[in-house]
Amino acid sequence: MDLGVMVPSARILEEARAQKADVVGLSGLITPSLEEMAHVAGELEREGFSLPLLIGGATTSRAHTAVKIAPRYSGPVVHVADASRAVGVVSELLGDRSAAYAAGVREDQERTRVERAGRRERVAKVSIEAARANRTAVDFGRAAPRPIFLGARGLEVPTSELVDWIDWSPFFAAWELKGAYPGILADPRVGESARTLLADGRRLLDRIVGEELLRARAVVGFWPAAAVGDDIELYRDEGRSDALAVVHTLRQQMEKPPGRPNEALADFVAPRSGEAPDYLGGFAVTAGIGSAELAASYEAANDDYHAIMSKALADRLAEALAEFLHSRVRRELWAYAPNEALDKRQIIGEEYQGIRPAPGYPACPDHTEKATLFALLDAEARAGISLTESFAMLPPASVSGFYFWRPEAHYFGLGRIGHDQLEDYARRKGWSLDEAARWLAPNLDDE
Ligand code: B12
Repeated sequence: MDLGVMVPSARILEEARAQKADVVGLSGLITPSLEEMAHVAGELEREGFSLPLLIGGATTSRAHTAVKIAPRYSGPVVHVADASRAVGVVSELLGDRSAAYAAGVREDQERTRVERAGRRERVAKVSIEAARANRTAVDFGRAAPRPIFLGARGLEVPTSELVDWIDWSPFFAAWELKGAYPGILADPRVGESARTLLADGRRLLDRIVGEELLRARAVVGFWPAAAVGDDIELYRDEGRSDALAVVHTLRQQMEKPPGRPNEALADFVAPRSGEAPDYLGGFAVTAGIGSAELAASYEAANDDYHAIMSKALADRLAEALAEFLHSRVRRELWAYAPNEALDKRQIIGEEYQGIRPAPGYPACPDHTEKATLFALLDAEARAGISLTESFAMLPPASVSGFYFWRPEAHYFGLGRIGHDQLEDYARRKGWSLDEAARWLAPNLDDE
């Protein structure tokens, strides 16, 4: 059965029963869904199911499935790295040799668990105090340009304006074709499929644009800001005394070679203790309004190819909108780079000044910060984007993040953090230690 994404576990069980399902498959795009999958496995066990559970999606892995999901359920739990392998796996699980196949999977998972338990790999870490003392050096003598407005504003962008901003490479990845656009079109192995896919994609895109089958909406905001330790305080006005919200950032704790800082995003904002006033921006964009209906119309006609294609195009348009909006922010709305003149290749290569890290990306893996961002932006009212309980955005073709303007700002990976930072972060967020450990699980050492 296919229930799509972001379904509460109770519904999954209910549907599995109602449809007399042979197999349940779960797909996880962002890390909070990993926890949800373990929960569903536990629920299947509790309700006495024995059918096989398939696990897939960008953030899942064989190891995570073996260590965190399979132990919760006595039925077979199989990680499938690639949807095209699902048919083979399901035939094995439902065929004559199913018991032997399931036993093989279990043995393999047991081996993985034993290996992982034995390894207890630990990257050398420094204390959070030492990491803070080694923060990124940034020249705060440079005065921050004032955005042309403060607070948040919504805007609707015609999809026709976004077509030229599309980065096509991930479009091919969505179809399991590896290679960057446009080189992929001439690839001896996948070139022909890539050319067909692009032609079909462009044809559907023309319809989407011409008939306005998808709508794109955005909300963007700017606030006076100051770094306070590893947090960023945002203020209602230039008086900077009335705090609106606090954005929490996490700091790298891996041991660094001399001269390399232990970074946190807060390092890229001028500290409150200093002289220079600074700002932080935020955004949420979607190109998915109408996407569910469009995909459903193809599904109703048994045309899965175009159903998937329409979702892949909505994703491309959402990213194009994020790129388009960021460019307007740099040149007009915050105008810290009014004379920027980069071509598309340079923009895709991120040669511009400043960054737009998205909660969930490696520099800021805490998905819950989207709640703060969405409240600041009033993203639901201004752009029609909502957050699920596990902080996924609906419609699915949505992106949100923060804008940092300084030339020193850059992306980095947080890596594993220590228990000292976990405790400190829990305190700053008003969380129990358990809650903190749950939301930051991917950045903690394996227990
Ligand atoms: C394309 C993409 C997007 C698109 C589309 C997302 C979507 N709706 O699918 C857009 C631009 C909208 C997007 C947005 C976001 N993204 Co994104 N995105 C990606 C990217 C680049 C590719 C994912 C993808 O679609 N791959 C192609 C598909 C076909 O592959 P797949 O999902 O892995 O599925 C294959 C297999 O896993 C398997 N499979 C999948 N499911 C199942 C299920 C079963 C049962 C089976 C058998 C098999 C199976 O079959 C598929 C085909 O073989 C990944 C990075 C990456 N390289 O993986 C990041 C990534 C998934 N995104 C990420 C994040 C954080 C986000 C955002 C939260 C960022 C933000 N704050 O805006 C949002 C969340 C969107 C939301 N609605 O909540 C992170 C997640 C990491 C994390 N810590 O959670 C990733 C891993 C990037 C990264 N390195 O940090 N994203």
